[in-house]
Amino acid sequence: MPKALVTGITGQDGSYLAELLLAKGYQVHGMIRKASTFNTERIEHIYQDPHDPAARLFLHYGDLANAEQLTNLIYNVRPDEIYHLGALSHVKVSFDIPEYTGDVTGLGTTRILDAVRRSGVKARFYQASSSEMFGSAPPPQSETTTFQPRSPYAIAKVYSYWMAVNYRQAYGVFATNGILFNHESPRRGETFVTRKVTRAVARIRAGMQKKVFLGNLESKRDWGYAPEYVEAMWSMLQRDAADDFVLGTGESHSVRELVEEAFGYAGLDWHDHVEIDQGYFRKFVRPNEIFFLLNFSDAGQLAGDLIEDRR
Ligand code: NAP
Ligand code: G4F
Repeated sequence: MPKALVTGITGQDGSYLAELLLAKGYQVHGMIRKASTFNTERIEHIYQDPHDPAARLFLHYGDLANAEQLTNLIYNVRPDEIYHLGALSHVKVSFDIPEYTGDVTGLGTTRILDAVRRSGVKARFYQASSSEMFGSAPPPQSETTTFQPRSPYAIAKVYSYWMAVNYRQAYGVFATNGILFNHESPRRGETFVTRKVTRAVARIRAGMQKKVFLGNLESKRDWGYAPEYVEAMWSMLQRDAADDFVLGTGESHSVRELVEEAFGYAGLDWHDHVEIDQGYFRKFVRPNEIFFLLNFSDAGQLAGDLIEDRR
């Protein structure tokens, strides 16, 4: 029976992937964080009592910020495949906690890769890379596009991407990057824009709220369907050799179109319910901003004045 270890099993992708792997006959080991509230809602329906001799899903406490736990887990489970999906995955939040993002979304990957190397476990490794790494590179983006990351999240993912490539080249680890464009589902986290909008539409329709506050309606995303994307993750690890792959739909829509469609579907006019909150815009540090402007002739005058002063 093949064994898989999944980090981020309680997330959107992790839950769909665990379902898929169980259906394929795998023994699945998932790493979960200790939380004071339940964080296993997305995998409750596939939970199995570990005392049951037929159980094939096992959950282990661990944190990507803790190398020892990761090393023990890999050494004890000795998985055939590792799907590394755990991350602080919210782009906007990564601006608020950049150091933590680097630790978990970036260094967390190195901790796993190095545990694989040191343990000698011959596990195939999947790195959840992201189209966010393309950043300001003009669309359409592909495997040959140079990364121009624009957020702490994207920068941490670029670091992880190169770590996976490095462990492949330097140590022969079967490390594959799946560079996935946005993918959504009913299990999408409720602070990402698709669920935020669809949830608000349902609540407004049910009379439970009146407004929803959104950020940039003009940004465009290539949105796919998460259950299909986890099948691609599995396929990437079944290939003869590790490599890097981009996955998207080739179709892009604006947040405004999403809003129009979702409210329209429920027979609502979005203009009555959507308000813009600048707080939800991505606050880049305006990389093209020029902080000091001094007109050339003024500069000449200033220099002259300074020389005059020194005299
Ligand atoms: P998600 O729903 O936000 O799930 C993230 C998972 O990571 C959760 O299980 C979370 O656990 C876990 N996690 C967060 N911090 C952790 C830590 N310090 N230690 C251990 N686990 C931690 O993300 P997703 O949408 O399923 O995405 C899966 C992966 O693909 C992520 O790496 C994401 O960055 C990447 N990705 C996603 C997309 C997309 O459109 N969905 C596109 C490209 C790449 P809790 O449940 O306890 O919070
Ligand atoms: O749903 P989002 O927060 O997803 P984002 O930032 O594209 O990131 C997701 O996809 C990445 C793949 O490219 C993943 F790597 C990452 O982990 C995550 O899963 O925002 C989508 C768009 C953005 O342009 C954002 O500015 O929607 C815009 N938006 C407008 N109003 C909003 C809102 N986003 C959020 N979260 N909340 C708003 O109110």
